[in-house]
Amino acid sequence: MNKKELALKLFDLGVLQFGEFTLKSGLKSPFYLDFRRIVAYPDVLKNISELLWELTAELEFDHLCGVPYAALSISSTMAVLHSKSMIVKRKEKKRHGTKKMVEGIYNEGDSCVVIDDVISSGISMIETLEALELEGLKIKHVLSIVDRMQGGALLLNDYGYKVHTVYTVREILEFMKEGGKINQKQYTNTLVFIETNRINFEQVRARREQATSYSYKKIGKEAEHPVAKKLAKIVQSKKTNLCCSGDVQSGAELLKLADAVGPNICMLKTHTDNLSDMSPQIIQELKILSEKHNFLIFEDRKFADIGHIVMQQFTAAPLCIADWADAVTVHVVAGSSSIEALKATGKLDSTALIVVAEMSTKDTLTSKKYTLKAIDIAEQHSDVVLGTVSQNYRSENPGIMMLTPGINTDRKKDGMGQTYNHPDEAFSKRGVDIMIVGRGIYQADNPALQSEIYKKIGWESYLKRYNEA
Ligand code: 5BU
Repeated sequence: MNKKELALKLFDLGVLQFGEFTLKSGLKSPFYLDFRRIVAYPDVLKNISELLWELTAELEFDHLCGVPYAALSISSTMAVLHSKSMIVKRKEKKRHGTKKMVEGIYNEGDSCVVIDDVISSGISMIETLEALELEGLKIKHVLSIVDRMQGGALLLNDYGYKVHTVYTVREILEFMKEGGKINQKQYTNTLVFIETNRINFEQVRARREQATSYSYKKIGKEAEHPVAKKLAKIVQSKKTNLCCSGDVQSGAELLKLADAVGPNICMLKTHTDNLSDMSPQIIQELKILSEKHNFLIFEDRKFADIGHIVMQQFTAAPLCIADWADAVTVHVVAGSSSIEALKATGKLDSTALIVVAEMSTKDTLTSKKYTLKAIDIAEQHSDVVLGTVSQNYRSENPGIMMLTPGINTDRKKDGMGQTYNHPDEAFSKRGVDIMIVGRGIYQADNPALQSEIYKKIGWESYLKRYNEA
């Protein structure tokens, strides 16, 4: 079948529908495209797959990737018919087994052509492409059966992707009219709808850029220290900006907590000097758990003394923090000499610093002036600083994250000076990147469940930054 015959057939099979439909966005549309139906019709599936394959004639690439669900059957068909490797990007990440976002066999740097059934606004496609790029795949070309002509193809072009489509919705409309599938009124209504429902892609791009100026992707790109880059990657792949503060009193309690909350956190914060039975064995087991669940270990030691002492505190037994912590906190009340002393130990290749710029207590002495100065110092040492602990202010350098303790969904204070904010306030209003939750999780009846709840609230609150931008 040629393009026109195929379009008419798609109409007969209910893939192309004309009438009145309410889209996910709430928008009323005079047409609807449902390519999930084509799995029932192998001939049509094959025909569409071949038309899409023709679009790749001039392209060189290693893998095909179909966006679930509609394009999965299509990309599989193309892969089988033309002996091409296929990879699959998960819609939701698996909770057990290999924690992969992308299934299949591929290497970093491999090129990939991505296929979706319909390009609408292009925003969900961009998010899919960014997730694939995070895995090291290189994408230049995107295929789709239909361009809804809403501006998505332009947006994708603007982001540097080349879009190839079999049909534009305008073409389909013409075929339907010529083939007598729709009447004059349907034709006119649909045409008017297409022409008046284009997104202003420049506006979308500007909004997205503003909203993503401190996105985890940007943080990962701009951060200088490898631990910071790793953290940004964990946050994105696990979709969690939750750091659990494991302020318990024994090694056994800490390990139990770490195993329970591990799947839901990007970092576990410790105060190992508070563990009654601290030993190298505990650290060894904690390290195993951090690998099992893919989180970083952050020792909240808050170094604050003169350089000479700070160096000893960081490296000396029995804690030997420098040997195992992915990140440690440092005050700059003594000035930048604390950071310089930590650097001088030569141990900051595998441990990043977090500068305490502002505290969460109700009468903290960390005034605005102090906080901004501390952020300044952090910026001057961006090669070793992962972020700042602060409540209201952040570095304008996206490579320096803002980590915020004093987060609780149920309490405003603890009666001992601590003050709390809700995650929503932290992420969507204050621009926080990582929230730190202690008693809100480890004192709960079920810390595993509680950490999952915090994880979800934190992630949704972070996404609000995009939606409300
Ligand atoms: P909470 O149980 O969620 O209140 O625990 C907060 C943790 O964060 C705790 O380990 C503190 O040491 C840490 N913290 C804080 O609460 N406020 C601050 O300003 C700084 C650290 Br810095």
